[in-house]
Amino acid sequence: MGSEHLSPRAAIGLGSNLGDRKRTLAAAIAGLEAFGEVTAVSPLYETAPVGGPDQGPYLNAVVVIATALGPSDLLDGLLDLERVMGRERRERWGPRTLDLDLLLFGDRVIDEPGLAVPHPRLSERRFVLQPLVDAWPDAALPDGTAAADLLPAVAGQEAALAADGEWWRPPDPARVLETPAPRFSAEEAADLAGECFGISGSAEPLVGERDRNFRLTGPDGRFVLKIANRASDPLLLDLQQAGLEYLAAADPGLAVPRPVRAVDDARVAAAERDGGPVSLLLQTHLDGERLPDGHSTPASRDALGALLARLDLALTGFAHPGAVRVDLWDVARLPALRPWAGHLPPERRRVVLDEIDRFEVEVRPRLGASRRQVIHSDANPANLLTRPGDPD
Ligand code: X6L
Ligand code: MG
Ligand code: MG
Repeated sequence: MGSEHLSPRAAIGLGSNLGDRKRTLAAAIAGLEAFGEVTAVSPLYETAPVGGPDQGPYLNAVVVIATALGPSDLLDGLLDLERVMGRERRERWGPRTLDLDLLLFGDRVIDEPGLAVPHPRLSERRFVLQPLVDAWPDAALPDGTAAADLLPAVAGQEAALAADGEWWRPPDPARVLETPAPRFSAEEAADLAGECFGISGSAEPLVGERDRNFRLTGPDGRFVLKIANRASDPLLLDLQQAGLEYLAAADPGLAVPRPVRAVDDARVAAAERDGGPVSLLLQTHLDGERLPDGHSTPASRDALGALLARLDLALTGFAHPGAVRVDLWDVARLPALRPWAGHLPPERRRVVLDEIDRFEVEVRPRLGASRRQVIHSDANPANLLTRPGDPD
């Protein structure tokens, strides 16, 4: 893509002092890719909190992106990303899961309510300046002052290097599909269910794409036990269960699995087998039948549309640090599929690559500033169950 020469560079300050700070920042950078091309990521610094109430230490970093969005659309996108990743605004300068500050936008000076660029406290804080200069050594304020020349004045403030510039690698969503599901027998699965969830019962294997899944049948009913793929992002496992918990509260009548917490109240249970960590999810079993192959009637399409609308409505307001899903199924990441086009016959390859080009020019610039929420977007027949004997 040659657009980086046309698109202004924006520097974004990232901070977190709640939850799994490093994972949150890594997920946030994946989220920033929706707004443009990430051209540099600074090292991570651990820094003492400045201002506000007594609170824990921060991890801070700076990301540089080349963006086709205007500054206020970019800011809207940043605030939205903070929100979907679970930031709750309580008190001024209070602790936060994720803070995204627009530090610089090309050489623009903006002074509007809610949007001040350069960021007003940029020059005073080492937790901003240091990673900014690391990621963008030539960064300059609109008045020409080099950011690097401001560093000596803040050198007395502590900023401990927590991870070098290689801490962030673009996520590889294909990895979890290429890593085989962990091997466990039904007996071992039943044993894990007892240890982690206090549920006794017999286990039978189910099919699964990435995880090792079992149906558990015991005195308390039927459950699905998922032994997670080792390559799974722990944040995404937590997201699945947290989403199901949110649905259970928002729309108790919805026909989706209910998540079950572990004996230690964890959403995702942790065990050890053969000297390695094992992550497990437990959900109630949904009774039903697979959609017959190719079944599609007006009634079934109508029912599916209504179900998805109800599901997505129930997810309104759901926020989670893993909500920016880095997955091959994410349409917002269509350009990441470009390398796979080589597997297509040449005449079909062109159609796909042209469509990805069109997406980058016409769709992606609008996506960043669009409203967003977590939705379910993979209602393919393999993911659906119907009432027994009633495929509609
Ligand atoms: C005088 C008095 C001058 C207070 C400046 C500076 C207040 C920055 C608040 C200030 C003053 C802030 C982070 C943080 C915050 C962060 C670390 C803030 C607002 N965010 N501390 N404190 N990292 N280390 O990202 O930045 S809250
Ligand atoms: Mg800030
Ligand atoms: Mg902020």
